[in-house]
Amino acid sequence: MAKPAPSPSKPFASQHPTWCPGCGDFGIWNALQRSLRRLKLKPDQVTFVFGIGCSGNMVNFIKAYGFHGLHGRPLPVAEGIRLANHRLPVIVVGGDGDGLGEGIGHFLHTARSNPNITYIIHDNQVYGLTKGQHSPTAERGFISPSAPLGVQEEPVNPVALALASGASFVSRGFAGDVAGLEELVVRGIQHEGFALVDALQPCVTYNWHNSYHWYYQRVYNLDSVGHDSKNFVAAWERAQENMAEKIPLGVFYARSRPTIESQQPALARRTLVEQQPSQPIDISKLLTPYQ
Ligand SMILES: Cc1ncc(C[n+]2csc(CCOP(=O)(O)OP(=O)(O)O)c2C)c(N)n1
Ligand code: SF4
Ligand SMILES: [Mg+2]
Repeated sequence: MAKPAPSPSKPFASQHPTWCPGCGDFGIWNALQRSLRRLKLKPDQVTFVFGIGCSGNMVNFIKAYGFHGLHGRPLPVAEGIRLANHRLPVIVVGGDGDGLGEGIGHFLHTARSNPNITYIIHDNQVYGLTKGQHSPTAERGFISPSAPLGVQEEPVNPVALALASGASFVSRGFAGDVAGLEELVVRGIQHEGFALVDALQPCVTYNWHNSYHWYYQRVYNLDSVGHDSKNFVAAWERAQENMAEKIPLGVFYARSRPTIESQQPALARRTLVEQQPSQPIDISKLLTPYQ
């Protein structure tokens, strides 16, 4: 697909996406670019780490620093980037299969260590890129090539999992509400610490159950019911709502707590990249086995 001409009004636009027409990934892509523009960030002032999946293919559709990691592993890469240069905003974009299947261990450990990372999960209940197997967030009974009799397990609830793991900012948006999602991404980037944006994303090709229409019938905004995002118990209760009936969107929980970077004495004055030695350091002694 041809590259669009560079446009000052769309500094992050790159090649036109190859997603299926109507895919919810377009809404997330738009919300993300709008957030970055609103924060007046430039393409060389932000780094993305992508998982593997249709979601991760966004590496080709956003103009900024980008790292396309292994399936399930973008979070440790992102934490490494933050430790190397803790002045650089880092955004992780990955699928629900990536982050809640193979990468679920990284999800909870990153949430508890609290690096300053914004984590956007494209939550479409399927493995889109590999042709529609059910993902860990698929509802019980969801029929897919990997569950011909219907899913028999309980779905993973990313919002509840993040809360239980100590995440300091926990939110849920919807690809069909670009303005609402933009607001959450802005707040996630501004938050000092690990910020989850669980982005509900219709996959129009492999998930005909959780359609735009299905979501529009169920979503409501937490602000409209006076939810207090400082109240953990209230956040937990909202996170337990049965998504087959009502789906709360917005910030469930936000609190301030030290990031992992801020607790490293070696990073107190300068970033690691600013501390490059002028001469190579001999580390052979460190590698010598103890006698
Ligand atoms: C280590 C590893 N395991 C499995 C795969 C195969 N694989 C590629 S994409 C994918 C699923 C992607 O699903 P998801 O993360 O939900 O992203 P989506 O395509 O739905 O956006 C899988 C299993 C892989 N590439 N690498
Ligand atoms: S398969 Fe689904 S998630 Fe992937 S691009 Fe198509 S609609 Fe989007
Ligand atoms: Mg998926």
